[in-house]
Amino acid sequence: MGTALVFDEEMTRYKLLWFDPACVIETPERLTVSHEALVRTGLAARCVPTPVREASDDDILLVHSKEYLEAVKKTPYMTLDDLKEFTLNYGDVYFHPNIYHCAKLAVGAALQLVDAVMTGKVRNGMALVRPPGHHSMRSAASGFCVFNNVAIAAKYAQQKYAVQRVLIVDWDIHHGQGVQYAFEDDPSVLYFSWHRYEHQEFWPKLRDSDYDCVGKDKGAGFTINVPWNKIGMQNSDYLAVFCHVLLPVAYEFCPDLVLVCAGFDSAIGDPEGEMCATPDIFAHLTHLLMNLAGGKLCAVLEGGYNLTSLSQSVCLTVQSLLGDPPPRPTDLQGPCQSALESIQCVRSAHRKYWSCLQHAVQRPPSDVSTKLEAHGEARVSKADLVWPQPARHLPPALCTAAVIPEDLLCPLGCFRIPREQDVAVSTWSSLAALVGRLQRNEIRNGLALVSDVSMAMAHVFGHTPKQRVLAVCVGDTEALPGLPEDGKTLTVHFSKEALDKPRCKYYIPVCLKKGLMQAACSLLLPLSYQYDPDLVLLTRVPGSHMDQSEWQQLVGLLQGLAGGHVLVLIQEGEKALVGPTASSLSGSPASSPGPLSAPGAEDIEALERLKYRLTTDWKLLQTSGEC
Ligand code: Q9C
Ligand code: ZN
Repeated sequence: MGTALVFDEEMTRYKLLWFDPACVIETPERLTVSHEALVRTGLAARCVPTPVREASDDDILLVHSKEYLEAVKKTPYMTLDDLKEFTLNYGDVYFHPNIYHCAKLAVGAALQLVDAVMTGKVRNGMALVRPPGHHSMRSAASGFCVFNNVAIAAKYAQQKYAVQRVLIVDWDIHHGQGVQYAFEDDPSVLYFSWHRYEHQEFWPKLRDSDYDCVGKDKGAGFTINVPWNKIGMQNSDYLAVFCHVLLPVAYEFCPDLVLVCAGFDSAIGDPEGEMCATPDIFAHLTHLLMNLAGGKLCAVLEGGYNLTSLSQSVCLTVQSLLGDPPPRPTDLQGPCQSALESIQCVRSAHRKYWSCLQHAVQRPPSDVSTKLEAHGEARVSKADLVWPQPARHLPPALCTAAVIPEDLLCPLGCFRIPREQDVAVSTWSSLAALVGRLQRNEIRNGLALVSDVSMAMAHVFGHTPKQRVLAVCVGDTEALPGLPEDGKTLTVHFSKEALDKPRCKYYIPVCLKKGLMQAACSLLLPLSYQYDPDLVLLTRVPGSHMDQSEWQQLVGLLQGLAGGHVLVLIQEGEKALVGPTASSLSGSPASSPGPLSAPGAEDIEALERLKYRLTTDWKLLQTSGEC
């Protein structure tokens, strides 16, 4: 199951023909540098090349009006003066004799991508297109956009493939008002957008972009706007919004398809966004979405105007789509005050629509905190706009190693670490061999079936004295080994029975009956990202309350940490999990837990209390402006 790359040079063949300072940044080079970077890094060659096509009138009419389409159809025959005049009907956009052709190809590229993913030709993919789409409305061009590529793709998927629920994630730094308007009363499409807003001072300066615009009628709750009221937002701010807003809601929504309005003007160096998140973050954002909807993810380029930052961000997105482990996260000090305030406002505006947010700590945003600075604000000086070149990363050639008994078939995509004759020591020596190969980056991840998880954990700790290990334990076991409490190990223990009170900052018991995905997103991920382990040790004992799909999701999410170095230990009674675990470790999409796994009140309250208690030590857990 591969990754499609949809691109055609024809989409570079239009440009601004007159003087307009608002539009100079939207150039053909945006597309050429992005594509060249994919070719140069060898990423393009690993993708399934997928041709574009021209969208038909019927495709375009899924979102746009007949009158608007007919008007745009005339632009190829217009004189320069006619084009200028036509352009004046709209805001921050320009027309060119070839833009109608390119706009049809841009829509067609998005539809080709949907076709490739929905027919199972590929698992996921990216379309590199111009013009972008998310600002264009039913009867209007706007913000460099002519037709709404992603909105049309969502309707097309629903119509042609009977897709029920579509999640649209718009990480471009502008509000995709066109997408919002297309689906504002439609509960089958969940639209999430974060955007530079500055209390309505930033383009397109709409009241409709604020956190309290949540959708209309049946669609109430299915529009999620996260306004950034300061510039200079960083990796922590973006991750915090994913962990505390988007992912919990996305798992509750349970999409059948994920579309990404993949604009990279939200990255550092962009003249429009003026944010400070590094290109690396897009590898993580992509990774975090890749197990929703059975892995069906289509990313379609929107904005991005710093050619360096744009091309790096495109590469990191495609790299994740291809299944490479994301680079180690950098610079995670926790969200800034302004971001926290936005997060709190969004969570409270959506409380009545999503059970994962129902018991969010209720505190109205105080206007004191609106005056607090964004951590990034002071940083947006020219000198700080230099960011490290993304590391040239070489993922290990071998993906998943398994230590399992001979009578168990080696799961597809894994290779077996041979065991020695002496049964008594064989598991331990094989396990030691496995850990060694992980440390030397010869293999990416591993799996072992063991008779005693607790002993095996102690064994692994013994072989990783200098490493930061994140131990995630799932199941009701009392016999965790004496855990090192030196900060070299962070343990998070999921159980349905009440556990010990937290002994120290580095042992975190989580007692929940349901709502495990919510806990994974809003507790485990922030902790793990902030801890930044060298190795993730995930263990499973019998008698757990976590079902197979939740377990697979956990295996998938944790691979975003430690450069993908995850070692899973399964206790013998849970043999049935070996296959599904190996499948997730070797990169297959996890199955979806289904909309029914929404958490209950008791669990969410317990989770909120636990998060609140831990926020002093772990800043990424914060969700309110006043902690
Ligand atoms: N400072 C997209 O990113 N405003 N469109 C430009 C110049 C328009 C952005 C003002 C920005 C449109 C797809
Ligand atoms: Zn944009």
